[in-house]
Amino acid sequence: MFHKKISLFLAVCSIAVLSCNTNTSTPADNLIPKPVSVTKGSGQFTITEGTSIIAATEAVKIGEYLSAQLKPATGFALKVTPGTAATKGSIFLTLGGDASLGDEGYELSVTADQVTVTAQKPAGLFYGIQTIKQLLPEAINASAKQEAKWELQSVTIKDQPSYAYRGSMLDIARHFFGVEDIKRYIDLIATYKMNTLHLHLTDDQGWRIEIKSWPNLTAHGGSTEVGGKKGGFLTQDQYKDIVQYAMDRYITIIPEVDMPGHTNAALASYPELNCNDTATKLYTGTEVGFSTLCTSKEVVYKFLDDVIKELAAITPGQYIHIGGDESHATKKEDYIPFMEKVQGIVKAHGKLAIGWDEIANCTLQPNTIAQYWADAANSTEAVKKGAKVIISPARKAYADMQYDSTTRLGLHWAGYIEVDTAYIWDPATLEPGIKRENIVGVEAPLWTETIVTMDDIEYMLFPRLPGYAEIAWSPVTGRSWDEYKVRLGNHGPRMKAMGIDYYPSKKVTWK
Ligand code: IFG
Repeated sequence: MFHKKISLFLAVCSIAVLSCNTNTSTPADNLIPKPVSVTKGSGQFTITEGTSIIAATEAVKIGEYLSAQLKPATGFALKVTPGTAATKGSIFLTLGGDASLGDEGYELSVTADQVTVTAQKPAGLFYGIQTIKQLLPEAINASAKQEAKWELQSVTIKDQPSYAYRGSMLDIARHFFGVEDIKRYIDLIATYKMNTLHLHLTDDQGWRIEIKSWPNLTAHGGSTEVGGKKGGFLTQDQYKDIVQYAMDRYITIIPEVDMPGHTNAALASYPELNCNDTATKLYTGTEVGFSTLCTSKEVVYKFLDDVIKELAAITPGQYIHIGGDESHATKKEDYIPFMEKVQGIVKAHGKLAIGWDEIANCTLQPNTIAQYWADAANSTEAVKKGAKVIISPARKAYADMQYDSTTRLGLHWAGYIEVDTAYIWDPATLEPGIKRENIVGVEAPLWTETIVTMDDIEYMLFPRLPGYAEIAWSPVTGRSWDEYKVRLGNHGPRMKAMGIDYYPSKKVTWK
């Protein structure tokens, strides 16, 4: 009997040990994107309602952003005081430190007495704050007050991005998404230190940005969308509001007006843009490649000059995206001079052009960027012509691709993209003709033929987007799916706390 009791006791102990969460990792082990260096210390800093935020003058706004980020879950309204010296128990945001950190790098020090973020530029402080949030308990992302000890484990982090251009694209032409959804999208990509949002504003199914000199583009061309619902558009004031919201989060908006193809919404709005002077019908399907502006008509270049002038006036960023993809209804001998002329129009309005990789067939303005999406030969040609490249390979980075054949949303013309496929690639070695020095950065586009709601957006973006952000931000040395998938699995509760309805991929063990 005695032996039975002992063996029963031992059995119970072993189950207890096994069942308790063996996940001994702390938030500092699970940061996404992974910082350049993380050195854990002893002790922790606790944020209480008395914690003050002290910020250099140029960083007071960032201090207020931090206070606002912490308030919903903690209930604390942390005071922000301009200052150049830390006090015990404060969170200190200061400019200076190691010049090698560049414009977006930062150093983060957490001790029992103080949290300090040091950066050359305010953007670095902003990214240090994203890391602070991930060092706090997962509940910090909740939108309502939580009972938790708001502790940060002692740590020293030195961090800076690999690529300067770290972005995503949202197509608001196929299905229209308004200001609130776009601001949510900005919040989500800012969490992962992305700094660019490319807005695909026009296509066959809709024109989504007000152009005052051509009002029918939105009145008529913005009146519907894929599936035939009422569509919509951004007024210039709404666009400016989005640009400011993005800028406050160190995100640059890049507007795209696609051309000469993908233009049915404009062709339906103004007969004169068509070679036969007849307006087309509005289109609510999902075919591509059937439309073209009439490249031989002077009025088309007047139209584009007016559009680009108005867009440039409300876009502080240096780039305007002029599309150029899938112009199957435009003869190549017409496409080439057209895209060369339009690059000149962009330049005349003080901006630089980006085009999809087909633009490589043209003479490129010195700073025109080619965006690699499908044709490696085009992108290699662009590199040969001295252009820089944004890497957005459809087979790896198109967030509208289904995860697998059972995914309710999305397409699969470029293949299925499970979470591991989305992560296991290196922009610098993906294509032989595109070297690290030719690449400005990485972008993950989300096309919306099949995407209707913000929930749909989040389901397709997550959990792949944190991986794209890591590919764009973190050092490639030592990168491995087997290591990353553990961090991603532990990141699940943070995405849940952010209200993200993510795809629970079976490739990951979710916490
Ligand atoms: N290709 C088209 C997009 C969109 C996409 C859907 C580019 C550059 C397929 N062009 O990607 O308009 O339809 O996956």
